[in-house]
Amino acid sequence: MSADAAAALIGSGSTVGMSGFTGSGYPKAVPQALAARIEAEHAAGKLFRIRVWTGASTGPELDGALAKADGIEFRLPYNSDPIAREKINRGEMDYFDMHLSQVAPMAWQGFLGPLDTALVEISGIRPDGSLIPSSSVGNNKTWLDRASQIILEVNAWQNPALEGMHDIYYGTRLPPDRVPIPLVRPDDRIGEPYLHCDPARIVAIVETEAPDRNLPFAAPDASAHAIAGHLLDFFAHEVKRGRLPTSLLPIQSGVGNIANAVLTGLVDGPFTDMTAYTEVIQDGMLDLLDAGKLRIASATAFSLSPEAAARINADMVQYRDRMILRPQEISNHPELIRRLGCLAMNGLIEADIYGNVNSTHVMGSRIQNGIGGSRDFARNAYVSIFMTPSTAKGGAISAIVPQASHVDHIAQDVQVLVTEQGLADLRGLSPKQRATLIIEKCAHPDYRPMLADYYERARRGSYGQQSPSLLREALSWHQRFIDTGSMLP
Ligand code: 0RQ
Repeated sequence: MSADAAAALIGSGSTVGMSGFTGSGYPKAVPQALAARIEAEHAAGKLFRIRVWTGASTGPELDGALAKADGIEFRLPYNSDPIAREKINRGEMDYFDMHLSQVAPMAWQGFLGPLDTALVEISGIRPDGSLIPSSSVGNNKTWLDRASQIILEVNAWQNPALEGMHDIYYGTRLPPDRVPIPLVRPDDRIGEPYLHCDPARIVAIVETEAPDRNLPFAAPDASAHAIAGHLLDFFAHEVKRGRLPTSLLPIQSGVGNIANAVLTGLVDGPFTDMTAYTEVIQDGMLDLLDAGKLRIASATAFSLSPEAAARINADMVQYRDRMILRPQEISNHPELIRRLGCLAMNGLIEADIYGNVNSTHVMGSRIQNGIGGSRDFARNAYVSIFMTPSTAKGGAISAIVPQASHVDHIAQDVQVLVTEQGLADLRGLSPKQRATLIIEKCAHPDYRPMLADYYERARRGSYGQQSPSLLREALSWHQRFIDTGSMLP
């Protein structure tokens, strides 16, 4: 049926579980038709808003269109859409950014509330009724299992050769029936290539032919190159010390430009036969596959630039055997990340001198994106690495601050901190040892003396000396930025 007719089946106040993860595999037609319907209802003076669950971020046709129509009452678990971000930060949309591995189990546990509609993009329907997944898997299995009604968007733009790439594991259970997940290598296939759903619950099938969002990555700048260089040196050092094999351990790379630049840096590194057990396959992963450095990439979604999407679509059959897309509860599963010993590399907004990391909130209160999968990986990784340029907004903000204005990753989950200035290996260090090293290695020279001065005074005047801090001053840099536009005096 038409997207308009399908959108008419979604009621105000209902919860819709949509496909989509970092700009790939999200429904493109029905959300726009729904947004148009919502705008018409609002123009007629009637309130119409829905609750939206997804895999992670989607695209302008979904989050953008629905947020613009003021149609989202509640959103989980991850957003990077600028219009939705604005609404959240104005207090006009409720947003629960949650650990991505926990969405499906929590939906099953039932306390997120009932799921009325699953709106899922797929790339095809087979004669036996099984579904060929699209360019992301996300939480689709759970939405199809749990929703009262199902709307499918079959997108002909998606490459037919995606068929066979996916590994959908149907063995997850709730306690007390949980059993170990039988995955011991990144390239293990433990499920089947198709999604299933009860045909009786399918109320609409809409055909589309529309590309994924596929935003370009920024070309790595000097800072990104420097960060990649420090990390490569660190890995080489760990190999030399016998703490990592020459193929390293399965790499996880977070979202964003810096993470992508590090992957590109690994192309020129000495490591071979590498594997990735991660959340998204970015451009840098394709470069590693093309260079013969990466043997297998396991993820839940693609997150590609338009050029990389064209590259992969032109040669999907060749890539298909070296990529696996899984449900996000498996790609991000703490049990599997701990077992495999992932090398987690994630971006950050700010870190404090003790290594507590804020990944989400600018100045402690404005959401940037969300915690996403960063904690799934950071808490359970073999080595948990966070990286960032040492300043933001042209130097007006220091990424290293006396105290983080919001904490997503406690110091214990942050083992290595890298900026273009240098790398601080924090493993095994006490808070005071960490502070000295972070200030010395990671802070920008414009802010280093200010941090050293703060720390020095905290060593004298703090209430306690385990993690010295001056409470009246600890967040004053943030307040100064809010008041004057710069953290510098
Ligand atoms: O804003 O675009 O308005 O200029 O944040 O910053 O430097 O381009 O870095 O693209 O690597 O993103 C933490 C946001 C970093 C990302 C974050 C502003 C900066 C810019 C982007 P503008 P950069 P990146 C698993 C991993 C959480 C989820 C995660 C992220 C924008 O890595 O969302 O890790 N992580 N998932 O100007 C004010 C600061 C700032 C700042 C940066 N200190 N103060 N603004 N910015 N630092 C994968 C998934 O979950 C899918």
